[in-house]
Amino acid sequence: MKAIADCRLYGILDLGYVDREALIRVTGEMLTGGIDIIQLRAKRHSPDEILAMGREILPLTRDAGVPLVINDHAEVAAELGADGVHVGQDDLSMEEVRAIVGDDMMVGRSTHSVDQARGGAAEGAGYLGFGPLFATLTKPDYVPIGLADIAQVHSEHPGLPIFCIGGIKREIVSDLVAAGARRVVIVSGILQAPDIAEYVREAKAMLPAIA
Ligand code: TZP
Ligand code: MG
Repeated sequence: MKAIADCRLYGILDLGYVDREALIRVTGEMLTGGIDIIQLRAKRHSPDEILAMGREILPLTRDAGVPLVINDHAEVAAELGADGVHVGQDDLSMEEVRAIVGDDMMVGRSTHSVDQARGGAAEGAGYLGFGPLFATLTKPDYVPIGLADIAQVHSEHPGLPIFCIGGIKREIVSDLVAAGARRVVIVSGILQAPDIAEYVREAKAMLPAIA
């Protein structure tokens, strides 16, 4: 299984973009392109439905050695035996998550400011999401934070994997790298690409290897 420290390109299977019946195909295409880590995010599905989806795609991600992270639902992540769970600022506390998933599972936290990133680091998150950098329909109710704080969060938490997120498309990955980013999450850019595997391959090629 790929370590989070070695992950550069984070893909999200967002059921707002992927049809339920296309889940396995899209997962396979992302893996073919070389995605490093995948999250299952299904805001309008029940925990049972998310568990069923997770059971369908976990064999594929395991086969590829790619971590599978469940968004929001710690119980689903625990029941599935997922590789990680991802929580937002308004979701469970780290203590609550740990009570459900135990001490070993990776827990990622969404952060929207330098201050929240400090909180994520202090609580022992395994990685951080940092954004949204740009306005995005995938998460419409958030004010974009731009590129200005990317360098600072990275310098404050040198050992913590930080994934920049929000409105990122393949075309601007090099601008983000120039601003200090090392890892990115791309959601709609990947899921709406005519050739998902190729899109993933090209986006990943724009992210320098992690030293
Ligand atoms: N959290 C912050 S922005 C975002 C999430 C889940 C959505 C990013 O999606 P996209 O389509 O890559 O802008
Ligand atoms: Mg959440």
